[in-house]
Amino acid sequence: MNRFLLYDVNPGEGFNLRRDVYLRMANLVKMLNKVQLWTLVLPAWNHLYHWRSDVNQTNIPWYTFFDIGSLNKHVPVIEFHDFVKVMDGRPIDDVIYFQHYKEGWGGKWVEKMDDRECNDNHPFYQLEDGLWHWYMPNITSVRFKCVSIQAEYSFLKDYLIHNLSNSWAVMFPRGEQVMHGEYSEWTARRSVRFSKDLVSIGDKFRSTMLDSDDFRDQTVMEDNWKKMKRKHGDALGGPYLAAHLRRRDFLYGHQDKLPSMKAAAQRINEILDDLHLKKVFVATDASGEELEGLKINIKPSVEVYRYQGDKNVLRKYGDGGVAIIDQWICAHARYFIGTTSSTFSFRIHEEREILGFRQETTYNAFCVDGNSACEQPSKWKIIYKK
Ligand SMILES: Nc1nc2c(ncn2[C@@H]2O[C@H](COP(=O)(O)OP(=O)(O)O)[C@@H](O)[C@H]2O)c(=O)[nH]1
Ligand SMILES: [Mg+2]
Repeated sequence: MNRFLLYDVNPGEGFNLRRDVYLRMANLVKMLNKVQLWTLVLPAWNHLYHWRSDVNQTNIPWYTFFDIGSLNKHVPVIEFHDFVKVMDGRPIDDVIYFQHYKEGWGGKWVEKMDDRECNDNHPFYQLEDGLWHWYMPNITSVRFKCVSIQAEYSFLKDYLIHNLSNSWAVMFPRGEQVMHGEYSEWTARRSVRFSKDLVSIGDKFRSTMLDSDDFRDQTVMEDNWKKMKRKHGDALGGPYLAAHLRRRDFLYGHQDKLPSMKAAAQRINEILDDLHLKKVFVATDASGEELEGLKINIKPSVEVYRYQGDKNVLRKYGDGGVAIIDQWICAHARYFIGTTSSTFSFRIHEEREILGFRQETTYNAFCVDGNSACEQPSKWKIIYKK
């Protein structure tokens, strides 16, 4: 029997945490597949809080953003709309809605999960047909329950194999509730490659605006990620500095860590001087007006670039596509400086680790005004396992 694991993430979570939850679920499927055949169903992307442009952004398949062939080299995956065809109206067996332990975790970390009453409102409801429904019209389930959990994803392997052995399809709508584990995280991460279309748009911007190409930058990628193994220092990067300046909601949630645009510009000027670079690429969710506040404080001899995508790109790939192109360009810079605590910056760190940049050129973050020695991002060293 081929079984299917469906998952989703709390609707309020952003794109780059979602990418992280994918790694956990993919690795769970990897472990399961040593015992039983499971396929991971990729949850269609629906409108996210940060997607601000007015193009339609619902039910976006993963191939819009990622290279499905590369994902499939790690674990078998299927797009949600293809799974709906496989289902052919048949309900899935179990929806397991993860939640915290209401009483907290008691200070001592033990892995556990228990059936519990549901803590909060959830989007599932039972109709007269006896089935559980939710806002996706083409998914129903025979059973539904809330489960309190504190565990790494690996904990779910035995649960699925022993407790749900008769189920052909199981869904975890709150995948972010399970933690990371050690199991081949980097292997899963390496399998997450951007779609070829987005890569080529990013590459075009690099070559036309930033004098950057893979040959000169020493960032040529193997087609098959499994064959790619780089050492720190193998990559040089294009002749530009890249800065990720996270603004908007971060200005409220993390105001004690974010620089003013003026302080950010001063830091950018310093790095450009140190590295004798003349171009800076800025990835940001700032408004045009805010960005002006940065530009007027950058030395006049420096060229400042931002990528925003034209109408066609937005219509085809949405805000998610533009964000990925930004990340791709940042990943190829000679030097990167990002925003503390931003998962958008973290994903760039990983991309650079895969490409083989020296760590000093990657794990840098802006400091809040008046503190030039703030804590810098922790280094997550790439490990190659079989
Ligand atoms: N294009 C673009 N979008 C950004 C940038 N920074 C933030 N965003 C948008 O804001 C979202 C931030 O949410 P998330 O992915 O959760 O990252 P985090 O909140 O910074 O940890 C991104 O997914 C993008 O949609 C940027 O530099 N460029
Ligand atoms: Mg976020």
